[in-house]
Amino acid sequence: MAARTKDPGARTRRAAAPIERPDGPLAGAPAFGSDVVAAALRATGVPWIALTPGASFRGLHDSLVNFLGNREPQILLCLHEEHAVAIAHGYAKATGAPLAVALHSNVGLFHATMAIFNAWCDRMPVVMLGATGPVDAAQRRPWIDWIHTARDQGAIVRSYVKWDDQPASPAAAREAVLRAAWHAGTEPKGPVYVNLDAGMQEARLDAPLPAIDATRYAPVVSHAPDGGALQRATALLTAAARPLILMGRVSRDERAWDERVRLAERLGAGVVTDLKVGAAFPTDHPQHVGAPSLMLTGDVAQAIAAAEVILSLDWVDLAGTLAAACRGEPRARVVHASLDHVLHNGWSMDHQGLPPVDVHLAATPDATVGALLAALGPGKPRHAAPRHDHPRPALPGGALTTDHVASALKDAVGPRRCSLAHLPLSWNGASWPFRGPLDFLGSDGGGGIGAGPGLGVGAALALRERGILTVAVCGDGDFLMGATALWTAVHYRIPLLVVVTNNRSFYNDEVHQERVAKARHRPVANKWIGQRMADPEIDLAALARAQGAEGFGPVVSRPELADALASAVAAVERGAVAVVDVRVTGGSTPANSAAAAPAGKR
Ligand SMILES: Cc1ncc(C[n+]2csc(CCOP(=O)(O)OP(=O)(O)O)c2C)c(N)n1
Ligand SMILES: [Mg+2]
Repeated sequence: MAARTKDPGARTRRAAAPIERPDGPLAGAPAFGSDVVAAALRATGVPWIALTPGASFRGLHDSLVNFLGNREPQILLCLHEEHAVAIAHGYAKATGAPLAVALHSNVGLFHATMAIFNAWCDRMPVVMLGATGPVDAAQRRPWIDWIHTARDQGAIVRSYVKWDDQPASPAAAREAVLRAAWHAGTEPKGPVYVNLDAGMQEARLDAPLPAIDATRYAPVVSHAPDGGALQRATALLTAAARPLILMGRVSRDERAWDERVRLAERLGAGVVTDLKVGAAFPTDHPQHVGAPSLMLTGDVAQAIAAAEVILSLDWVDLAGTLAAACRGEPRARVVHASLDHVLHNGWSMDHQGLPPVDVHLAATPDATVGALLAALGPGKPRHAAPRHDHPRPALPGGALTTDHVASALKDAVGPRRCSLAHLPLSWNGASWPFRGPLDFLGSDGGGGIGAGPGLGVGAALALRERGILTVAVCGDGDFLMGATALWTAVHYRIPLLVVVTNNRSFYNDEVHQERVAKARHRPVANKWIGQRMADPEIDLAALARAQGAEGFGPVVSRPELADALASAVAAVERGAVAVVDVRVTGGSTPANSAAAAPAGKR
């Protein structure tokens, strides 16, 4: 199926348009508070600052353009603050490193909150600069500056950022920006927020600030495990006949990937991975148990219940997983490598339950695996019985499903290096083996639908120089909530393939209504009401084309699907953003999670 590009000039413009270089001489030296902030931001090394503009940071905006020259960092214009943070989140998922984001006073921050929560739950670094005021009421313009001002704006996000501040002077702001970047990028990582008084931003500097060496304010923090705990963990793992490793929040580092494989083979351990977080281990390795999934599956539950020793590498929801698999406290000894406890607070319950742990290694998974390998010393891999095979899903004839999409997408991608930056709730982990740390970047973290397009754009921004085809597969509800994030990708020439598994419904919630209806003996047939996005059906390809992307579909048959995906991959290779609208039936199946839910809580 050919692309239906209504504006044939769009592609040419994409190739030719410059990316926003300012005219005229740049300011030679910092002269205003916001110049100091901009210089500090540059010193942190963030390459981009994603933003939707707002008068509360007009001082900073001017400094980025007319003092820094819109370079290092460069502005990444976004159509919604939620996209700005989601893009930074997606970039961090691919690189482990933060982007900056500027957020207009209270209202821009309000827009951004869901994406901030997603990044927080996903433990991903984002350096966010907010704005308020002028804090000095005597400086406020009538009306608008007053509604731009809140007493404690950081309180809006304090419970789901790692650190926040509202510095009162340029010197304090410089320190705050450096501290923010350090906190964001130091394990356990997370979003941080620095709120900049508009008065401070716009005030002239009385005198230049004394120079500092910014690198000295970002010390590398060592996260090696404690020697005694490491010894106990090694002893437990080597003594166990059937150790099991739950690989959770690990890095995207290739060497760390290889080390995890070596460790699993050396111990003869089974390995479980999860679709909540990025790829951690080859999912078609004989020691990988079952297929990765968002929820606990039966074969994984069995392996957990049978294990003698479990090593958790910062597994998300260790307590819930163990309890559901073992129907109570596990008989296995549990070694847990995690720094996550440092972030737990009393507001958000994203810390999950308190797991039973016999040896806690307060260390990153990467450092833990390296230390365990060193402690084990040279030796042969232990023979491990091959775990359950998980053949690719069968593809029945008739209407398309997400499994058909996965299979056709795999064929269209062929041997190209590809990163799945986002997957829909309906994805079957058996449909696509992950063989490297960038093969899959994990989910949205906080369950906030609408993140998919922005996460895709951010990952594609990170991966565009590396010859990796970035693909975001989104549900239609997810796509529609975040669709205008794509304009940023088109504008900044960020190639990206978005495939929408379009069941014209918030289907996940149809399944919930079905459960409630069954439990209450009420008509299941009404589950679609308030869920289906039909009458009119939304033309997703047109939404793509309206933003300068290439739109394909609606696709309803297997030949059309193969054709559209091949054309879309070719378009992305030419530098385009392409969206393929695939009409599927069914959708997310929370029924898969039955093993994960305590009785009566389905
Ligand atoms: C911001 C937000 N609103 C509502 C929800 C509740 N919710 C969870 S899944 C879902 C449906 C998502 O629809 P879609 O992306 O089309 O996936 P499908 O379930 O249809 O496969 C909704 C509305 C949510 N998680 N986040
Ligand atoms: Mg849907």
